[in-house]
Amino acid sequence: MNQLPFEKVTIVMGSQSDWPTMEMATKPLTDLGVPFATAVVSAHRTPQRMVEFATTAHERGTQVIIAGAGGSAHLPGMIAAMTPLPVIGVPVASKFMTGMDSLLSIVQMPKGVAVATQAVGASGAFNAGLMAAQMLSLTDPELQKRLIAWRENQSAGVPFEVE
Ligand code: RP5
Repeated sequence: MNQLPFEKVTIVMGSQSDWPTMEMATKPLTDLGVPFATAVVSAHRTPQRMVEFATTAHERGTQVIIAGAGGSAHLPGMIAAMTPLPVIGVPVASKFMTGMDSLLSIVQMPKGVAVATQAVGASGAFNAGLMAAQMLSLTDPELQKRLIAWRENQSAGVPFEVE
């Protein structure tokens, strides 16, 4: 596939190896009926693809970008520098530093370029999907209703008794 995909929420990641983590972002989006697209876009290995993606996403129907990367994780910040869209960053756990490198790379943005950084790993990816849905729900009352029901369902699934 040579064409970059664009959807209301577009999820990009630095490598195919990030997918097992980033796939978690698709779960709340699927549950809540929010359309999404996915692609591998590497800040280091495919810099031109990153520039094309980041500079055109807002003209192609994307409203929120989720960007995940590990190690020297420049992807979310570089995309944020080139788009007016909100960028949610997911630090993927790395091989040698368990994600501390990814977290600090993504969270320590200079003033003037914002990335909404989530937790390291699968929970962060899941919450990135949830956060994207919450952002879109600001202008979508039906989605907001589904979000409220989703939350109620989550609460109802937590039992009082310890087994
Ligand atoms: C980053 O380098 C990717 O986001 C990935 O987390 C990490 C390792 O990539 P691979 O060597 O597995 O392709 O750019």
